[in-house]
Amino acid sequence: MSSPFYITTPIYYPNAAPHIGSTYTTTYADTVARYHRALGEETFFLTGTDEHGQKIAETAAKEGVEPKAFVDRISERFRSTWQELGLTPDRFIRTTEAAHKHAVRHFWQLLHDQGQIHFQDYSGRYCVGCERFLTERELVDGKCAQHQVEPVLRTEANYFFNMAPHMPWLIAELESNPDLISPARYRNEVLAMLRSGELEELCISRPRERLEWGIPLPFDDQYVLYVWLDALINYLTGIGYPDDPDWERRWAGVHHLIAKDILKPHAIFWPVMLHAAGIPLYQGLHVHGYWSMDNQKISKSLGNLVDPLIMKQKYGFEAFRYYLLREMSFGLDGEFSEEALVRRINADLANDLGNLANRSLSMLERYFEGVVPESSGASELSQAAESAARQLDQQLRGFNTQRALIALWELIGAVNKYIDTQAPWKLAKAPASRDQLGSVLYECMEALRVIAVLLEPFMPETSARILGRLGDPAPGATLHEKLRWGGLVPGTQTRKGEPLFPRIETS
Ligand code: ME8
Repeated sequence: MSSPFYITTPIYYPNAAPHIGSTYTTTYADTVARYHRALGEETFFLTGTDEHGQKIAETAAKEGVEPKAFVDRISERFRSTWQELGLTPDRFIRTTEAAHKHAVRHFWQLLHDQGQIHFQDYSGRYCVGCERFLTERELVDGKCAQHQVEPVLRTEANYFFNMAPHMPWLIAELESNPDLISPARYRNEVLAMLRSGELEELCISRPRERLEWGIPLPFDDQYVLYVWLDALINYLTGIGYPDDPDWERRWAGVHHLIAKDILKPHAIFWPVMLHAAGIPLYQGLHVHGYWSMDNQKISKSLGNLVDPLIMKQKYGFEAFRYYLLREMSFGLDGEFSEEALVRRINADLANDLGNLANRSLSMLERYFEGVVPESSGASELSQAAESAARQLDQQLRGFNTQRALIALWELIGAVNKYIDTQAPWKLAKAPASRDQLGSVLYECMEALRVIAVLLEPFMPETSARILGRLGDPAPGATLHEKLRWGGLVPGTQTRKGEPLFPRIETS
């Protein structure tokens, strides 16, 4: 039984609307999911909202509404925004769903029955922004490094999950599988945290007298689960755990995509929880950096958010999507600026890609009335196309959208150069060169078709627009079939159409 390719994003806190950060991760997952779908693989893409916990309860209280009414409204904004942007999750999960509560209670009851949970007094420094107790090492000048606030000292009796017995196993997993957490810098960070030996016990509960807004523990209803230990289980609920007999098959192909801010819960708490419950570890944890603006982290608490719907209105989502996937180096932080976005639109989309489509389709119209000519069989560009497809495959399987796009743009550059050196406008002047002109233009059109096919996961609408102008060759075929050189049939009527990406003038 083969397992599907299963990709997840973090489930976002619905305490503010979607912004560049959540849009980036979801678009990135969408791109990888689209690629696996194009390969003809069974694919499942999960995203959603993380709706319990103190932070949500406090934000709802500030707005003077019940937490459920509050999360209903914002969660719907996430769902509809992804829809409006054309993103394609197979399931949008909400942690307030009955199915999720059932899965969470089942999971923790199991660990309790196995004697892995105990009850004791605990004192620690709690950061409401992080929704967890911080260790001394995580403080910078006594403050939470991420939220810039001093955590509050708290003492209370709680339930604990003893992680210590699982740590040697986790260290061995990370040591024996260098690709489990990528890029390597995050794997090294996690190994350093694990070797420091300070992560032994995990507080899993919050007393209800202090926090009502959570899932009650199945073995003590005076307590609710700490939100992270409810949230992580969404990745199981999303595929039908524990009741759907197919969940284990689906689980076997799981990859998580997150940003570096939530590395610890995903790289330590989650593997240990899975191991404790006898569930196999995920296939990969892929960690991207943080977007900042004017050198300040973009975050809900700082209020410097970039609204994806406004970006869509101003530039079109395809262009914004391209910018996000192209601009950020995998694993490193990126600086957002509209000037850089406009530069990318003008250089990569209007000039490189747009010009290629425009001039090759125009020449075909001018010299062959838009009808694809016969090719003499020479395929000078086929090797460049094959190499681009191979590199793109390798990079996307490694979750590196930037390098995948660089490989694709190298092919675009090679075709533009081919046009310049072959100079079809000169060939057109000599009637004796008619066959050669036909072959050169066939090469260009076929390369353009392959480029559009490879572009689909990144810019699905642009890909469809280009393929539409080429008479929609081979709709519904798998990627490998579509990539076979020679797919464009001579005699096909093409359409030049409007420029794909008009230049944006900046004065
Ligand atoms: O942490 N740059 O939710 P969250 C890049 N509910 N990505 C960013 C970003 C930025 N400036 N800001 C946010 C939570 N993100 C938990 C997750 S999962 C079981 C529970 C993205 O709403 C990025 O994916 O704070 C980051 O990991 C996530 O949003 C955090 O979303």
